[in-house]
Amino acid sequence: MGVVNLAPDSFSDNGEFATPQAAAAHAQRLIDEGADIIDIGGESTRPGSSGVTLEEERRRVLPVLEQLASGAVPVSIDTRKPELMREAIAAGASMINDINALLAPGAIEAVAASDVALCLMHKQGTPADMQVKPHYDDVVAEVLAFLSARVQAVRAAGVAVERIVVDPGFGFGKTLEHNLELLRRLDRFAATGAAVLAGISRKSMLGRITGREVGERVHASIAAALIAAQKGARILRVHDVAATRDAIAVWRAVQGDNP
Ligand code: HH2
Repeated sequence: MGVVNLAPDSFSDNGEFATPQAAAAHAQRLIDEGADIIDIGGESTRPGSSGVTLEEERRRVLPVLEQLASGAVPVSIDTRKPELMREAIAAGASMINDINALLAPGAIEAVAASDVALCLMHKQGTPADMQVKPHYDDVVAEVLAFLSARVQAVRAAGVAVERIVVDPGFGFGKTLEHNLELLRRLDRFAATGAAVLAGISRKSMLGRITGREVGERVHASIAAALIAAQKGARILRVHDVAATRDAIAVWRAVQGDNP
């Protein structure tokens, strides 16, 4: 999954792709590099961010979605807002990626009757306060219990488990130790019955480990993506598609998979 951030305050792309033309061109580049899904987000959820209005998020996201929706690669929309979920599905989105795990009132109703894929992510707190003092007694057990309950809630609305993806939410209300423990035990999330997505690319946990700034975290991101894949992640949410694909190709070749 290649990431296209449309928010001018995005931590990873710094607003580089904030016009529809630049964003669509960047998405095309990620597709050429081998992305199987493009994830478009119009709201920065970086720690300390304060959100965006529906009107502004819609203005950022829909023009780019409309340009990409007729292409061969499925488009995911990264949003917490039920209204935008409905509009994105009507405009041809194939997936809704919600860092709020469809907890907003009306979110499950907005997506259940469609046939799009749904990513349910765990976070503790809100982007505004989540890194202030994250706390868990047992991070893996608590995140797994939350995601299992969300899968059940979405299934109870008539959604087949094949449409559901779960994500422990690296960096969303987690210390470095919490993130490392989640990565170590990522294989446990298969117990939800859903496919697992991991989004670690360029995140600050990699900066803490390597001492590198966000633009210099490609190599660390590839290492993290490869570990996540080996622990069972079916979808890797990344900024550097070509490099990630190369690393995965080497691993799969060693395993004896066809290239
Ligand atoms: N991370 C970010 C945003 N959306 N969605 C899922 N499912 N999993 C993630 O780990 C995840 C996500 C944050 O990264 P990014 O989009 O690069 O930055 P920003 O929110 O500043 O635009």
